[in-house]
Amino acid sequence: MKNRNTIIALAITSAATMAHADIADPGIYSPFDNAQVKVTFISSSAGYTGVFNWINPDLESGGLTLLNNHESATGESVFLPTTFQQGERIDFSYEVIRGGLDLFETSDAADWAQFSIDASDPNNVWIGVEDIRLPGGDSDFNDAVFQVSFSPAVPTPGSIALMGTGMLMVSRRRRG
Ligand SMILES: [Ca+2]
Ligand SMILES: [Ca+2]
Repeated sequence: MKNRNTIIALAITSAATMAHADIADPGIYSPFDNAQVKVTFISSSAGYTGVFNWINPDLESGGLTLLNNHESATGESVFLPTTFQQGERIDFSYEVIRGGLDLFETSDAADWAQFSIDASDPNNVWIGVEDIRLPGGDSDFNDAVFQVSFSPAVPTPGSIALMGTGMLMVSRRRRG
C-alpha cells in the first residue's frame, strides 16, 4: 500500500507540473528521412521589422538568415542547405532588427511563448511570431508567419551513379 500511495502522489505531482508548463515547445521535427526543408514567408501584420533565421551551431555564423517580414514577398521561399532525418529537430530564431530590438529562439525555453505552432500537418508546419516580448506583446502571433514544408529530397544524378557503383561492387563480390 505504501508503494501504491507513493506512485499516486508522484502521478499527481507530474500532472500538476505538466499543467503548469502550458507554454508549448515550438521545436519542429522532420517527419521522415532525407527531408528537404522549404521555409516560406506567409504574411506579416507588424510595425517592427524582423528576420527569420535557421539556427545551426555548426555554422560559424550560428545560423542562416532566411526571410524578412517587411522585405520578403508573400510566398517567397528558401530551401535549407541540408537534408534532415526523421525526428531531427530544426530550430529557428526571429530577430527584431527595427523597433523593439529583441531575439527569440525556438531553442530557448525562455522564448517559447513568442511562437505559435500549428503542426497538425507535420509536412507543412506553420509558425507565427509575437514580436514583442511577453507579457508586453498582444499575442496575435501574426507579426510574422512562416510555413516550414518537408518534401523527399530528390537524389542528385551523382548520388544515383554512386548507388549504381555500390550495387556493381556487391554483385562482383558475390561472384568472387
Ligand atoms: Ca503582436
Ligand atoms: Ca500584429
